[in-house]
Amino acid sequence: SASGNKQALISLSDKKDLAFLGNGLSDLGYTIVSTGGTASALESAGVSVTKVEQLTHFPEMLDGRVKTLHPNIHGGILARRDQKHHMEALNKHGIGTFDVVIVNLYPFYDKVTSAGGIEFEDGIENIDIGGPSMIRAAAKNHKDVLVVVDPQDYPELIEFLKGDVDDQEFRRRLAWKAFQHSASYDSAVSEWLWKQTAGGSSDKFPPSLTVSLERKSTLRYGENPHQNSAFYVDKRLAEFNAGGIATAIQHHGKAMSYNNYLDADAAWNCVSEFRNPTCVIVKHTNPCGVASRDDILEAYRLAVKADPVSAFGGIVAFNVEIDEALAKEIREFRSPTDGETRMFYEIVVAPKYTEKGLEILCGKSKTLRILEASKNEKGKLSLRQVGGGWLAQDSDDLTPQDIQFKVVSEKAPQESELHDAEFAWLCVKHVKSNAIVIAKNNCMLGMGSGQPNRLESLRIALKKAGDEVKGAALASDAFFPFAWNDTVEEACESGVSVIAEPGGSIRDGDAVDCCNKYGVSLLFTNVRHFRH
Ligand code: 93A
Repeated sequence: SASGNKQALISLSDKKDLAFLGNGLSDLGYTIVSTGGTASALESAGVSVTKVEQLTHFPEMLDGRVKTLHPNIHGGILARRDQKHHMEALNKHGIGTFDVVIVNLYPFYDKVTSAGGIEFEDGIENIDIGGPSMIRAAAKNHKDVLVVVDPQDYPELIEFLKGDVDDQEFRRRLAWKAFQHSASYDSAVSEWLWKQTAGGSSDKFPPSLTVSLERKSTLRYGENPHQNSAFYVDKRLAEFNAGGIATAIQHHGKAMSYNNYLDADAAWNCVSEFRNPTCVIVKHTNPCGVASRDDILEAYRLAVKADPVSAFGGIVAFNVEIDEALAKEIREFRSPTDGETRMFYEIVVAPKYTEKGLEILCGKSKTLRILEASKNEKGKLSLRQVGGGWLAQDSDDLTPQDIQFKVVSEKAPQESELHDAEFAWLCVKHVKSNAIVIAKNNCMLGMGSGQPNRLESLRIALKKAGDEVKGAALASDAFFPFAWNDTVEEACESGVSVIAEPGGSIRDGDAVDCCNKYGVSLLFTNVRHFRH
């Protein structure tokens, strides 16, 4: 600096750990220069500060829009210490250098996404200009200026300044983080502005999208042990993707793996859609057991029984709190296949746990992952990667309550049969195409998933349902292209009482005739639930 002292520039909206920072720098002999609010906060913490105005000889102007945008500030950040003429210029104008710049930005994202929203003018005022300028300037000149944007880095900064080794690696890492900070800030501003345009208010998909991902964890491996892997959370898209598995709290167990995330996501998405107390068991992203009961213990047992072999090693999800009784049932329940072996699971997911319930589940096994997930919001944006790009779509939010089950057969379903069809329909939505689900009395009896032809999926579902198929409901995620000697006829012959499908095939007439011949009710939903 002009006085030869080391100088730190501090301007913070998030004043977390400010006292620690200010005292740490003071103790090391730094002169601290600060903007209005930050200076007051530092003084309250007993740290002496030089106000920015004392350097700029200007008051903070234009309601704070111009506070730090001045050569006496930016010269001190940007001057190249190894360039004689740079240092001469600073001397000539009486500008001191900054060794450390600590800035975080107006909480724009939090403001514009706050409940109730924000007025347009308010949004505009929350766009930080001076802050990003200082951050970017310091990051550019990181060789000589340490730039800190994250309170988590304060302790490491103080340690670094105490030491006498100049580590360019640390400086570069801080600069990298600083540009991440300003880049994600600017993309949040631009995304918000897009929403304020005519296109943005009618169309959810902006012409360009800057996705800013924050690594939540490094995973042990990807789908297979030879693939490296990490899990990223999209903080800005959290607005669209509120709730869900990315924000779940893990209470116990081994670290989540890549496949765990996929399966837990599928299980949580499925179980969250049911209104009554429900248990869903997922294996390889497909629900293989689903049951709703007022008695959640019974729902759990029925969900396992639907396919005990697949359920073993699966993910169990509930849409109700896990209390002591339920936890004991999960811990003790023996596989219906041999009546001996206790069921083993990778993950349990629920919205809540009682203290006792959690304690008992933790005792089931050291490795069992126990997740507490928050409710999924509707209207999410779904993004999926393909080679070289991303596919974006609205999440599939339709439930049986939103659609009509139109009777197209001579026989109309009884109320209980219609209810079974609706239950099967909600299940089939969560099964990979080609998807067939057979269900009765709020319980999935069999499912066929992911087969490249619908007949195979049907046969798998029928085989799993066994004798219980008689009188059950069958749902198909998409229409049946053929009826006679094909899916519809095989389904009718099996003894189902009602079939729900979208309709829309040129052979719909065959499907109707076939159901009439066998006395089966046929319902067209006019909506399909592909899941590829
Ligand atoms: O309105 S600004 O864009 N103009 C500026 O010149 C400026 N300088 C710092 N905002 C500016 N800041 C921001 O003020 C910082 O990025 C920081 O977030 C905030 C700190 O203000 P205070 O110290 O008054 O609480």
